[in-house]
Amino acid sequence: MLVGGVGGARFLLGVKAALGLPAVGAGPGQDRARREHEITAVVNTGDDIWLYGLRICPDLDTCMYTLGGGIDTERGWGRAGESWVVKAELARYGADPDWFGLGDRDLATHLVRTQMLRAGSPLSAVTAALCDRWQPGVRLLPATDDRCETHVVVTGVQGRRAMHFQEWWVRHRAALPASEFVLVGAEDAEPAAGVREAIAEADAVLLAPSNPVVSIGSVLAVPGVRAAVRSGPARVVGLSPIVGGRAVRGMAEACLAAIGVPCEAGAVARYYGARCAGGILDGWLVHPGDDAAVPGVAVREVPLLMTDLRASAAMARAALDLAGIPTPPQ
Ligand code: FO1
Repeated sequence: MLVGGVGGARFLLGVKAALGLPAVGAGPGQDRARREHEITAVVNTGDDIWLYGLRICPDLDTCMYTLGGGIDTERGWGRAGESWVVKAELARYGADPDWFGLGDRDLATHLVRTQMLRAGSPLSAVTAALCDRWQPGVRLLPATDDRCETHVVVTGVQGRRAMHFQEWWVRHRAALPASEFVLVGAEDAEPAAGVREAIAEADAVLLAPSNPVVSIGSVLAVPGVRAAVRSGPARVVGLSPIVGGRAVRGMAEACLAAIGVPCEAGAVARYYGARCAGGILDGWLVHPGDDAAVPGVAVREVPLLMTDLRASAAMARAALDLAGIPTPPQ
């Protein structure tokens, strides 16, 4: 699966449940089930940022905490039971930036990750090490081990300027009209260790209902990933993140507007493109009532609101079914 943050993590829970795995954690039966099913999530790293000398990887951490049982379900990011003592101390020092909240427990993740990166471990190895503790029950792979950050170009009173995605997203709540998204470092980046193989060996490739521009789009923009998906043997099935003309979460509308794509399920499918027409989609799930006539793409109507694990699992079963993967009876 190609995934982003909150939506992707919640959908991963559904995929695990649909395949008969415990949604959270690895569970005792994991080894047997693992032989039958190996789930690899290729996770967006475009949101990653250096702050206070630490490497923060929001989408990897959201997936790791969600699948490992440590996420704050209200926020959708960061740790449950979090405290903010260090954040308050940073504020007393007037340490910039003051618009990004790092919790005390979450900081331990960034300290361990930064320590390992500084010692020369690639992000994929660091992520595997962190997952030893969290046991997400799926393999989490960063899209790339290289620095490849989404920066946003906004045109305001000071003319055109670029800022890191997190500043646009968190400080400005995506309210500044973005004219384009630039993946800084993409030209020198390559898929992380294991990404090409996972895609080539997959029985199915699913595009999670994540932000199509800054999450799925940023994963596909890593040189080599799109080609691997297009040339892979597996059927590629995406799930629309747009339901009834509205993004289910986050600010996908603002991101789609920035690249001139209408906020509609069909428009997103056409943005991804049918594989037979040079794009990547073989199948596309839309919410009942949403249109998506996309030539060359098999479209199914399935309720796409992940209101609970049952709903997410039903979506996952429908996606896997469209991809030709039978799932165990419920
Ligand atoms: N999102 C916010 O809206 N405010 C924050 O202060 C914030 C801090 C934060 C810290 C660690 C982390 O992993 C994620 C954090 N996020 C915060 C969410 C983050 O901006 C988004 O999860 C992704 O980048 C978008 O999918």
